[in-house]
Amino acid sequence: MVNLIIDNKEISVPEHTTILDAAVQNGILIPNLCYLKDLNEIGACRVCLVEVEGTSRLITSCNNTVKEGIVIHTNSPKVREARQTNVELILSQHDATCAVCVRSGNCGLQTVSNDLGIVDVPYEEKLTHDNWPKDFPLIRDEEKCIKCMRCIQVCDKIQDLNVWDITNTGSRTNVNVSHNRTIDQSDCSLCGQCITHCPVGALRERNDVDKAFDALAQKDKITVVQIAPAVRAAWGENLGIDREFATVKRLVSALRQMGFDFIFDTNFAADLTIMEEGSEFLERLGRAEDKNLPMFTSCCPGWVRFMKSQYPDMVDQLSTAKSPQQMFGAISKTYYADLLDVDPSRIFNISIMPCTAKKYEAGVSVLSDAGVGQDVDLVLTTREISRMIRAEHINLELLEEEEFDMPLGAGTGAGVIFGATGGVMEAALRSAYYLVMGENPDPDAFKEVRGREGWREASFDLAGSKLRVAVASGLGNTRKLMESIRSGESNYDFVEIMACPGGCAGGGGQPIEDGKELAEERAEVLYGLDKVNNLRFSHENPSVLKCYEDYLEKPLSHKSHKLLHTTQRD
Ligand code: HC1
Ligand code: SF4
Repeated sequence: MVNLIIDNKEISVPEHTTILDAAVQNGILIPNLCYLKDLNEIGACRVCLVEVEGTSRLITSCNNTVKEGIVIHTNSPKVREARQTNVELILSQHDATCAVCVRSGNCGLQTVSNDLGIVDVPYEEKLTHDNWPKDFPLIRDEEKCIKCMRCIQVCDKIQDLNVWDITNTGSRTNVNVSHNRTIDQSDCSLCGQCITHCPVGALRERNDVDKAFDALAQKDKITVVQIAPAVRAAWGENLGIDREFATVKRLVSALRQMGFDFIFDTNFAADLTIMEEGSEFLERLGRAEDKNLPMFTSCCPGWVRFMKSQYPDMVDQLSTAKSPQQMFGAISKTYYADLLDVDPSRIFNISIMPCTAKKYEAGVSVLSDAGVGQDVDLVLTTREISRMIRAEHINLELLEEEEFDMPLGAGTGAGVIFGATGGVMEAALRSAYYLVMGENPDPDAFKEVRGREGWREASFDLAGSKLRVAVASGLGNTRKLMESIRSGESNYDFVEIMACPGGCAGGGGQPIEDGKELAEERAEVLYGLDKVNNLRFSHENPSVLKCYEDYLEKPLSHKSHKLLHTTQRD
């Protein structure tokens, strides 16, 4: 143990502890901006400066470790002055138009500036400008970048994609797309992890909120909304209501107040996906030759983009099943339009997703098959729906729980766990077992695939044969898994990949709580919902069964192939 004094308090911490951690562990708060534990400990912003008694220099506390006997002051006049100057210099290169910033009220720079009492910036403002494609799903606002390097680190260390890099030097130092490429030339997966790790508003999703309000205002449009599994575990986070109160049924109620005509559940389509993807897997497994295994899940567009850019030779191993979002879009503009007896072109499909890549997926032409433009017209992230709720001034405390509309509002516990890493695999195994054995397994029989470690594997007995499966989330973990498969070191039959660490629960469109990784906490909510659901098997979803009976006939039917599968990946 190392003994030291911080702000007159004698403390004792293990060797190699950083000064910042030592302070925090002892209830002493040191402001910081660029720091992210284990990911970005580079002292770039110089906000976490502290004074070490007896030395003339100030040092950064996030990347300097404790030493026996040192005496530290975290808020001496010298520290305060330097800290303030450093923040003022950052502000001199920052477009501080807080009133029109998506991160206002949830911004590290705003908090630090306010806490330091900065009301004026004495330095000349020097802003840089770029020409970012405004319709791209991921927007980078150079004038707001504070060069903290967090986006570079998360993209390099967690996602292993190296989309961002430092450009220029000295006062012109900036961050931009690496290797002098434009964002659309880069290998960006659109996972949005750089957004959720940005402390300010320099990175965000394309704002589609106005388009949603426009659709609601058009009386001839029938607005149909679907809510993705992982949204229900997070939508209240930035709205000042607690997790227990922020149920999906209260979100349904809020959307109804906003005027959406029909409110449905992506879980319905997740169950449909299991019927199609599970049947496809069993069909491939049963082939005498050309099994094309392992089969990879295809519901995460971040992963599909990664596969296309990094492993193009393996693309045909993706399941042909479209994602639940796209299946929902196709079914609502065909089967459901028939049920309503309306022209499908009147239906305007909005999906609420924890995801930025889903904005891209909705626009991929080969994933729209209903014949009336895009199957999914608009994608809003969880953050965007929170903004719409605020714009509508809905009194959240008064929200009562309300049911989804039917029939596309029915979902099982198997559908809801899609939102956590391993969930698609677990749901598929539950139904594959039933399809092969003719009886249900224990719904928790496959829970070995749960968890957060980067890459997990398991094997299960299915009618006497051994089924080998693997699950990965995060693209850095995915790359390791793919290399292992490619080299022949690993052998699997079925592999689930989600681009975001923890799966959609940790998606790039989810609310941001700076410095916190909330995927695990949200996944617990989803597993809790599965546990209490009366139905825990996709093949028991009554609305899915009725849809097959009245419309699709059976999994992998001609109609299913036309509407729910794709062999093209654009
Ligand atoms: Fe997901 Fe999916 S689980 S991809 O993570 O397969 O976005 O939540 O909606 O489509 O169902 C996201 C979540 C979501 C799809 C489903
Ligand atoms: Fe989107 Fe989910 Fe994939 Fe992340 S893991 S890119 S949130 S679909």
